[in-house]
Amino acid sequence: ILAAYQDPEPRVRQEVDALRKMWYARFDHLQVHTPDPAFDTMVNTWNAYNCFITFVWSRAASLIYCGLRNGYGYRDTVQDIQGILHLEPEMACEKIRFMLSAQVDNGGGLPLVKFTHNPGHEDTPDDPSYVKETGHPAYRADDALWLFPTVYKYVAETGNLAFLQEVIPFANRGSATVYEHLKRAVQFSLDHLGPHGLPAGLYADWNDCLRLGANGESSFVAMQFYYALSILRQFAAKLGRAEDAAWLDGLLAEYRGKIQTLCWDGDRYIRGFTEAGERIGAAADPEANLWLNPQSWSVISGLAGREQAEAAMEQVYTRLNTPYGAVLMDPPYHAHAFDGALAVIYNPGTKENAGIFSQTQGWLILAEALRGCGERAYTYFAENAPAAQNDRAEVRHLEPYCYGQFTEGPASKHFGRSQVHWLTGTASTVMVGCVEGILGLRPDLDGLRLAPAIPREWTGFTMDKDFRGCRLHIRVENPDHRESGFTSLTVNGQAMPDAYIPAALLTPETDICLVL
Ligand code: IFM
Repeated sequence: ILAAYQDPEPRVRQEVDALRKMWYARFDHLQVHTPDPAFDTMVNTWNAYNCFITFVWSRAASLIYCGLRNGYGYRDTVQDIQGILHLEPEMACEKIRFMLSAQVDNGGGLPLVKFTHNPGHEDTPDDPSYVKETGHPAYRADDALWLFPTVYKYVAETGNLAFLQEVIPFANRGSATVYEHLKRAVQFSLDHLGPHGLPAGLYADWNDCLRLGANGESSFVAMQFYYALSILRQFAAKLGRAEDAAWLDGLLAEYRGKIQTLCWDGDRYIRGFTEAGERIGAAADPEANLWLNPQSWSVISGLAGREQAEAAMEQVYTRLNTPYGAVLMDPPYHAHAFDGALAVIYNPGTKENAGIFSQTQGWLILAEALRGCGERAYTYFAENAPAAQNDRAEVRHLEPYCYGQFTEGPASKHFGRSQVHWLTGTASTVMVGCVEGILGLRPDLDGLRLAPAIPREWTGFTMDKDFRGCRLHIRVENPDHRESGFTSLTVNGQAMPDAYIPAALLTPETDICLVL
């Protein structure tokens, strides 16, 4: 190596050029030009770069965040894939295969996928050897459920329905098609229900600090489960699995009813039930009586009705939001934590004890955008975006181009200080919030829906996007200062009845104009 670099010119220059070309080629798959330079620089370059870094390294390489972990966290890695899917779908697909091969044949995900992962031959949380080596004694409730949106986004981005029929090994033994892997993930949740019939919280759900156990239940997982069912239902229809479709319709109706009856508390969704059967996150609780994730996920999962969504998201805005983003819950735990509320070990306002998680902020952006509330979606983006905080760098402390895991909330004396940069779940959820949410690029199995949700002051913006082998040149016009909506859409000059572009109409260079 030393010999090769003995004479830095021209070798070093050539390599820097090649590196630059490689990155710009990746970023070029989506470039947007909006009236906000901070938004553009994040989506076009820095958030994208952050996404690739977390995609490659997960949480494994950081000296700050669990640098000694001996593998990939299941939920984190499956979520990270979503951040690069719109830029490098085939690179994403390789990782999806890998993560499917880390799913146990009972449908659960391995909490930690070892760096030495050997599909078909792995031990599992049921084996003492796995527990000893990884330190993970049990399954988590959410791990395999992250596969649904990730696989869906890949298939929708590429149109590659055949992927669902690809055979992939399980972690411990046997193999099955991708579609069957997903069915097993549904079965895993059905096999781990709590006393009310909602998915049990097990060792953790997304929140590492909520240990709800086999008899406690998580509304967040219940919503993920509901969302998973609706995605599998779409796949079943495409693959002509009539029996599965009927089974899934039944489950969707059953779980919609259960979640609405058990988890809606007048103006918010509760966070779940403890092992003792007490509600978590109900309005009358002295602490942690309002939680962010069940509100945003009630919208993302498609579960909340319009009025419920409005009430729940209004609670988020008035009770949880701050100039630096929305806290995870409020008030923080201090004197009333139940046994599984591990967050109480953190100072109020930090980490899972009412810190502002940038990752959950991404879901908030997406939820508001899905409701067509562009002003709110953009507000949630701006208050947390690194590039929009250069006037408070001395408070934020992190690099101005990279997301942190969390920002300290109002209960902390360091309110506004961000922590744990680079390897966090944030990059991908904010990317999805911006691309699918604010920019409204929403591929589905048959084409692309265009549903931007933007600040009213934007009079328009443009995007160049690669999609299923074609280059889309998209112009969005907003002459009436709306935050979302549809007046007209043309595809290569042809008027469309709504804001939907069927894949069959795409040409190598497709000109699209949407008027809000
Ligand atoms: O979801 C987790 C993640 O897996 C690791 N960091 C913290 C998040 C919230 O607890």
